[in-house]
Amino acid sequence: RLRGDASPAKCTRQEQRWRSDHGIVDARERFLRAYGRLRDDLVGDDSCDLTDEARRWLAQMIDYNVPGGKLNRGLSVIDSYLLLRQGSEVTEDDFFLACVLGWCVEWFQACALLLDDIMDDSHTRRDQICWYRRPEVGLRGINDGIILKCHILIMIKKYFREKPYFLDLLELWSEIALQTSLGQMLDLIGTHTGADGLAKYSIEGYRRIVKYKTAYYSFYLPVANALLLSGAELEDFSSLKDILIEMGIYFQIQDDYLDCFADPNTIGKIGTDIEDHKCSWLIVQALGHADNNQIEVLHKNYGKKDSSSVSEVKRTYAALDLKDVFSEFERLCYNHLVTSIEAQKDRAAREILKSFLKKIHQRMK
Ligand code: DMA
Ligand code: MG
Ligand code: MG
Ligand code: MG
Repeated sequence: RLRGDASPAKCTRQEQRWRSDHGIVDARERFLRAYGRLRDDLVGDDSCDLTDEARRWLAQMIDYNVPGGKLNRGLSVIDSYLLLRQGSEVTEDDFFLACVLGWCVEWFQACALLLDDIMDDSHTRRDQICWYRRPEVGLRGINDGIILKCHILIMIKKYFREKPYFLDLLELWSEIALQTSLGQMLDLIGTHTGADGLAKYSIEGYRRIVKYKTAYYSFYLPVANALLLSGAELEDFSSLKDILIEMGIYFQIQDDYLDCFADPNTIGKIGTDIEDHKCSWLIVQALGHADNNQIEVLHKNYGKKDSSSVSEVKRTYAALDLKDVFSEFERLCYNHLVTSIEAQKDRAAREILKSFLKKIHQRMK
């Protein structure tokens, strides 16, 4: 079931109810409207003398890669900003600026995913063929990823140059961009395929990889943008940051679980972690629970492209009841996060964290 167009996914009924309960019923619509304006500005930018053909490529590339996801990260900038501003009027201009930063996060995500799919040899993403797998794209997609990353700076400069927090924004974005790429590097160079490769996988190593590759940009980045936009100092919110990073690690553990156990039609992508010999949460758990025979089966079959090896690994995961191990992990992790959130002194910080947790707890996609 592949979707041809790039229309953004609708939010679930649960999300809609939550939104209307919180008075942000039209935030999503307003956010989507901002997309067209930002895309048109970037495509029409006349500081470079582009051909019509080039502008068509750019528009198509952006539409294909940027808006088709769940938009959780982008909308989180707006939700967090509204929670931080509670009690004071948010003008049309303020709201638009939150949309710009929200779309910057979505642009960043689009770039990260486009390149990640090349590196992970993936096939589908967001119910479509991966951009680099389109015959007219191929490895030219690498340059498209770099363009998407450059667009972020263009947007930030265009709308925030005069703001007192402009330098903080630039520092934040460059820091997170580096952390994410270092996380991808840890993921890639930590994929040990040799004879005793699996022996190198540990939960500490796993947490390091996913903290950098996923947690910073997916959880801290949206909130940090909202904090700067609302005039706050980032260093005043270090415990909020710690909890967001913890939630980001939980989110990537869910991603690893879904890679193996979810229906590709539900998550919009076909899992590749077993084939890619990834240091996934599941293999780390499997190694921790397996007996010698099962470890031998995993050593023999993990990281092989053929479907019978993949099935052998999945059979071992089933024999080890990894679904139950995951459910128990999820229960404990959720309880721990709730306790940490309740301990937050700042009310807006508590509300922001609760809204994140609600969006991801027991997610199916
Ligand atoms: C995602 O890791 C990390 C980034 C920075 C995109 P992943 O390869 O598990 O993601 P996915 O399952 O979406 O390919
Ligand atoms: Mg991937
Ligand atoms: Mg990856
Ligand atoms: Mg994954």
